[in-house]
Amino acid sequence: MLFFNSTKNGVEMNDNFIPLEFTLLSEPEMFERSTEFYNSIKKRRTVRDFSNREIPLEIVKNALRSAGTAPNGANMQPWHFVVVTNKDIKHKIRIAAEEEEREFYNIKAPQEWLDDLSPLGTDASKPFLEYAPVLIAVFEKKYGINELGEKKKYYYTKESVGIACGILITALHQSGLATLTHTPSPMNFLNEVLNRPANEKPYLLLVVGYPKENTMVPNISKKSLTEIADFI
Ligand code: IYR
Repeated sequence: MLFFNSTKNGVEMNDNFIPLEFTLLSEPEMFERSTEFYNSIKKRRTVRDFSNREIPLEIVKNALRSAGTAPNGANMQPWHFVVVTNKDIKHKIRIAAEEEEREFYNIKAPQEWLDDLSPLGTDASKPFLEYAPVLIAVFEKKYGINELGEKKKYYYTKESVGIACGILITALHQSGLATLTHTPSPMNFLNEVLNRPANEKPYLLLVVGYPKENTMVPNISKKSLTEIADFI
């Protein structure tokens, strides 16, 4: 690769590096922001009862822009998001997902798994896949395809897409929307229904909308800081 170097204030510069935009905050402000963020994110709950009320698509677009900033392997950005609002396509997804889920709940799932799920009150019926205003199908690009149609290696794709999904869910929550991380298994039907290529593996189906009024959620709690972290 060719570098065209110049000097700025005696420092060698080239276009491959640009100055970091970093806002240095005072410690009180850092503390205030961290507390404010925690107080907001701890209210995020997985919702399974969605209202059919429309949501502003611009909010979803901004959340996806945020997800697209995720750190990832060699900046290959190995993700693709399909935002589904079309009723017929949502119906197709519901039918295919419920078929997988019936198989899971009635045949495949071991008793221990069913017991672990029982506090959540889930079953094979997934009406929200049809009635929630937006589904975001997240695909993991296992590899890329270059201009010549050849395979391009991608790195840490699962980790990268997982981080992007975390940012996506957080951004939607911060914007005032509820989500459900839904993972019917296997989800291969999503490639067919959404017409995605073979290098993309369905990673997550994120249901997005407003919760139904008076929605109840499982009475479960999160582990404490001492349970999840050590300081050495
Ligand atoms: N995919 C099923 C089962 C399920 C599995 C886990 I692990 C969960 O945390 C929740 C549900 C379903 O969506 O019902």
